[in-house]
Amino acid sequence: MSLGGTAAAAGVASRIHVLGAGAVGLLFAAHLRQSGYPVTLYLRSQDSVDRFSQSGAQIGVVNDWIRSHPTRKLLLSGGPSASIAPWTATDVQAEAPSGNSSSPEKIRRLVLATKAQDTLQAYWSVKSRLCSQSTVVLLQNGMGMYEAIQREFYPSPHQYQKETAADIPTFVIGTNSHGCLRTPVEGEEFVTHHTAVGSCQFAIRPSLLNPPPSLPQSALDILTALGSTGLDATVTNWSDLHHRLLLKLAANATINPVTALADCRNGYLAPPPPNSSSQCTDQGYYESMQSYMSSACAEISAIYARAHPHLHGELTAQAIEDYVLHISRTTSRNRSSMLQDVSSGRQTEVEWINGYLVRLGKQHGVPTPVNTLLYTLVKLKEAASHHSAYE
Ligand code: KPL
Repeated sequence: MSLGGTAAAAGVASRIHVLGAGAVGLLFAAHLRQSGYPVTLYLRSQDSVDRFSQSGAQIGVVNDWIRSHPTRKLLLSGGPSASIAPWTATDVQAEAPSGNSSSPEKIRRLVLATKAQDTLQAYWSVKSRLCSQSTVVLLQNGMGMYEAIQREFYPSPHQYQKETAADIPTFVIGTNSHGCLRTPVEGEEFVTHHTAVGSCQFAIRPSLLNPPPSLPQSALDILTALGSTGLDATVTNWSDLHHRLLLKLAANATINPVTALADCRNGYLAPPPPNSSSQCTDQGYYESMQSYMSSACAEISAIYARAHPHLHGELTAQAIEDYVLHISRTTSRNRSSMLQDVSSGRQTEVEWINGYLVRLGKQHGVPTPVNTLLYTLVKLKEAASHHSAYE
């Protein structure tokens, strides 16, 4: 299902909170605002809120994707066009968790776009503002985040029953293949660079409650809002989304650690298309890269075959490899999110990507030498950037 129409056209303007002001959060917040929705950035601290106000209460978007897009000649020959020029989403509000309000206003529509490793903490900061009429969109790389939130905050069926009416929101899970990054340039804290055009898909996560509660209006509102942006968003059913999440996990598990460890852009993982003018003629490099890709994708496919047997026909090693190479090519100029994390000395999402696959493999008796090695090397890289024991 594809949803469209601006907020103004639809005659609704429901406020949307976005938690996570990284590259992805800012991209979604700016596009939602651009579509006419009132947007509030839910920032970490009052200091961030003050900095946001001082920078004009606006989000900047730089359309870097134009540099590698196949239609760049056509777009650029038409002169500067509104769709490719840098733009700003203005009149964006910001707030921070306040410790002193006993019954703060409920948040009905929340996009949670933090990094996977920050999501539980972020959810905790906002949990008291959510209720059964709220909808939370989870937009993380990796897998297992929804389950971790359930385990941490709504741990037992008994508690579900107690909390049902008052507390548990509806969850929408999203997957995003738009490339974006934030640069550490001063004055650009609230600017996101849209480096590769992708798409995003969303589905309502079936409730664990029995009987399932009826969907709140906020679920429809937020899906309509996301569908009205220029981010090529579609709404699908949970089983289709689950399939897409598994493919995206495979792309993140193969591209992200290698680009983070080798400090290279995504395109280096795919051989150049035939007849391309690529400068690199090192056949040995392409052959070993191809062999890495094949073994990594075969391992992921073997894990999926045991963990999700009903999907196995679709998630063959070849289907996974084709998808990963496609993503590597379409985001060829991207520095993957893991490379960005490692370069800035931040913790990475490897625990929710290769770590998740290693745990899933163990659970189903599938050996995972490739994912274990990638996981270990990224963990080593993280540790080495935080400890100076051998300096
Ligand atoms: O999702 C990504 C990421 O960097 O995390 C990919 C698809 C690999 C694009 O860079």
